Amino acid sequence: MKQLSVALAGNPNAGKSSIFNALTGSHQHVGNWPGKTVEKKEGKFQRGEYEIRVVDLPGTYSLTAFSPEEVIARDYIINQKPDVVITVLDAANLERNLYLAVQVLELGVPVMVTLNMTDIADSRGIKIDEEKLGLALRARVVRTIASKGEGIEKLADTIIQTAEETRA
Ligand SMILES: Nc1nc2c(ncn2[C@@H]2O[C@H](COP(=O)(O)OP(=O)(O)O)[C@@H](O)[C@H]2O)c(=O)[nH]1
Ligand SMILES: [Mg+2]
Repeated sequence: MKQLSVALAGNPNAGKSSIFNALTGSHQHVGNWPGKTVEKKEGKFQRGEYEIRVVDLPGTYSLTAFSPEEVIARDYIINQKPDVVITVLDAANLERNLYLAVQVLELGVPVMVTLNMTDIADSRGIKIDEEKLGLALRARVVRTIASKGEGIEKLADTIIQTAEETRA
């Protein structure tokens, strides 16, 4: 099988772990980041001809490297160079979440965006133009309700599309 590695980045409570669980199911391993007390979750799943390894990065509001969580997330992206970084954004708090999205983009790695918590955004009448968001960030955007498993199949396909178009 072809191998892909992906990392989940996002603010605390944006829904990263829910997405991680929905993607990897029971195929997960929990440990600690080397030399840290911060939990590290890794998992994998198969899709088409790919085996996709997923790392759930610590939740952070930025990557400016002040907290251990920020250092871990930043170093992982820079040093391990995952094939795709999935930036998980809370659609109900988009403005605040975009700060991290821009910092991930600035690292120059292949990025896609998951617009999560879309049920909460909808219930508050918050409308987000995904196409404009995607054009502004130059990234593919997928809507999810991770706690209900909605949008996860599309997310898995979009990981592959993002990786393939980056390699092409
Ligand atoms: N309503 C709603 N709740 C969600 C969604 N995704 C995750 N949650 C809930 O939000 C909380 C935080 O999610 P979690 O995955 O732990 O976020 P993390 O801190 O980014 O890992 C949990 O109670 C989840 O069940 C969603 O799309 N909609
Ligand atoms: Mg989490």
